[in-house]
Amino acid sequence: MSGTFRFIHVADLHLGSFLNINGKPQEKLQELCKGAVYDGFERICLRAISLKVDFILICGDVYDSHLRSVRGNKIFIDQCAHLGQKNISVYVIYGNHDVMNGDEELFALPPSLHIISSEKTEVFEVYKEDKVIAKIIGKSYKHRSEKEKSYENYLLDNDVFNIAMLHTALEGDNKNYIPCTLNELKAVPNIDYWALGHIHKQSIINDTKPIIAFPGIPQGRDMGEQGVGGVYFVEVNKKEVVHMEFLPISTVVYKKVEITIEDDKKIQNYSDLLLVINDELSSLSYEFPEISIGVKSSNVELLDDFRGYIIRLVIRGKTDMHNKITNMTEDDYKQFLENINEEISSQKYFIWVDSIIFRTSMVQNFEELKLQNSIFNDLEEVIGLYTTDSEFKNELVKNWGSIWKKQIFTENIEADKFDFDEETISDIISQARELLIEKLTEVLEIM
Ligand SMILES: [Mn+2]
Repeated sequence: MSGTFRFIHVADLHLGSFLNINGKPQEKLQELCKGAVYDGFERICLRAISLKVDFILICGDVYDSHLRSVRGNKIFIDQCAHLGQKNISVYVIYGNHDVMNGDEELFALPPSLHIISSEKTEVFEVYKEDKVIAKIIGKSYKHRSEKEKSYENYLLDNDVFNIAMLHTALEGDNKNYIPCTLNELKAVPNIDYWALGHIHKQSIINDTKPIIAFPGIPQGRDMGEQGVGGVYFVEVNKKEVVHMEFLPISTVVYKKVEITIEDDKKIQNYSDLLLVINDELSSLSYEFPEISIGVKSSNVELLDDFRGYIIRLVIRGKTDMHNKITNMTEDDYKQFLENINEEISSQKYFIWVDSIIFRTSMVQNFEELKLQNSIFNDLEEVIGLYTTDSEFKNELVKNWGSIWKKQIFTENIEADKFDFDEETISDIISQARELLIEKLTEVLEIM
């Protein structure tokens, strides 16, 4: 169809970084973790070729560090040169991780790779069969922090499909990364597609003109980047997006798995617990994320490349094992993790349990405890207050001190603070509750 073209929207490759994995996985798995971020980019390029796209957009943080890794820089440039031979050009803005403030490139760039300036807003015209089909406008980061509302100068005529590239935290709590609101972006005239980067989680923020979307990080690198990462494949006819689809890219997926020990399951020792865990994990299947706008196409191959899960286990429920679990030493814990990883029967792909969080409780009938001693009624009331009343909750969190900080973005994590969210708060409260019940029954000699 005349006037039709395709592109892939990518962000946050973070070449030069590797996947975090705890314990002592086999060498093969360690190698996979070291190479997964690069493999992800190579797979994006393979998809671009098989889907015959016209160009690729990369919206910041190509590299994990502005110093560029030699391996990352070489792989990136070689892949772009290969894409160039297939008539696929690549447009890049650099972000806060890979700021452009001089001569950062370690190798010569192929002509099909266009790095957008950090000095001024730049516009590129994309040609297909001697006709301009799209305009791409953007600006790279010059400094690690960019507060100037550069997108206000993203001014284009309304003649072809206009793409604006922006590395932004939107309205996040950190104002160092071109803060802006959705309405401010929408107010920029004549933009058809906002190709955003910076937030490592995929989301389509506006699904009608102008489309505004974050593809997220294609390959997550720790538990903070859970789920299947990928890129957007977009098809345009003249000025309209006719199809947009999320293509999964990650081969290794971080995932939290919660196991609740049911009342009817008698867990009396570690062997029983191992069986339950193994059962649950061996039934894990690969979940293909389906996100699309317009007609769903079938030309995208399903993910044959998926290699496996790195798992954080959360064990909940009432068990007689509770006391043994709470008294586990660091060494016991490591040993138990090793046992799990030895016993998991993975099938087509690997399953690696990276950590376990125990949130078990004692087998005790709380209603009966309340009948035996009214102090448990008081406990229930107090716990209720701190869980439901936001004033009490805020007071409580204030008392915990500034060592805790809600860290929304993976950027600029304050390493000397404990990251926490609503889930952590309720976790701490429920652990305190369990501890109080345990100590009270001990002191009051209730059996
Ligand atoms: Mn990033």
